Amino acid sequence: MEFQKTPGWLDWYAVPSAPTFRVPAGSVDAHCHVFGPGAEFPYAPERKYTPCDASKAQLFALRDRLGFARNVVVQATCHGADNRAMVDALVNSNGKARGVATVRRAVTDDELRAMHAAGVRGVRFNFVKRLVDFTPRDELMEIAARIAPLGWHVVIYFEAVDLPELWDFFTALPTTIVVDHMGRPDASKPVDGPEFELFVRFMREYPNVWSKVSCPERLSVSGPKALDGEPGLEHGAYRDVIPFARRIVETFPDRVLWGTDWPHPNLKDHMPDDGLLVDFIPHIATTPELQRKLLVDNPMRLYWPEEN
Ligand code: 0GY
Repeated sequence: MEFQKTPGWLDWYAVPSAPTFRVPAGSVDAHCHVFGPGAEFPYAPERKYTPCDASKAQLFALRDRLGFARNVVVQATCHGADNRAMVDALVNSNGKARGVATVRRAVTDDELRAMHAAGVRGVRFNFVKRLVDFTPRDELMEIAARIAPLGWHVVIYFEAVDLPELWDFFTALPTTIVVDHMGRPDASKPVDGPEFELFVRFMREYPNVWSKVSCPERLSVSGPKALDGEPGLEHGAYRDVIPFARRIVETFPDRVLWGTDWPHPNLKDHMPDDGLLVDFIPHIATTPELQRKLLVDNPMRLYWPEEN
């Protein structure tokens, strides 16, 4: 089946720059996706976008180029609740990938057990309105109750302005919770303003809440270029996101994860160089100890606990 990608869709870097920052041995890229290929794993009819294909082999090549050891492959909304592409990546990774699925109420216990055997360790609940249709909260709570006995966690994706309304639902979830991209703060607002304070309070009051400190390219208002117009970290790329991510890393060093977000769906202005994203890490985790926790200890504890 031929799929035409969404008009204006930006392709990922075929050959990202080799990062200058060397990630610690055993590092995990804890947020990335596979897209199709559509001819083999068709995109979901209910999808809100059609991406360019991004295969497991291309993901594993990126992993090796950036110096990572493992991946956590997160089900993307363009595949709906059809987890075959993600599961195929896991079972062909030689144990180097674990996954996060999207399931509906109709999922059977046998299907959940089969996904567990393949390496799935969580489900994702997405509340970003441009990406998904509404799912009733009682269905999500029912799913959370069913995956909890497997030792899985719930990944939540939402916009910062929606946290107050979602608070009661999130704080009633019975599992570990992992927030995508720090709950998408508005980086043009102060890091100690009421909106981000609420997110910090969420993590402080609920020790089962973790956060990915990923996606500066998605959150940044200042963007990949500095005032002098030059791209690159030495010129201050994504500098407005640094205080947000540093605050979370330094306040909750044992509950943070990092991921590339490759192949970077739905970016409109620019496509990040994945090597540059890796070079961003020491700006948000400024010591070797924080870097080891962020990239190795925390993701290993969550996704490969049997190796601890
Ligand atoms: C991300 C972010 C986005 C998309 C998805 O599953 C998805 O389609 O997560 C987005 O558009 O912000 O983490 O990949």
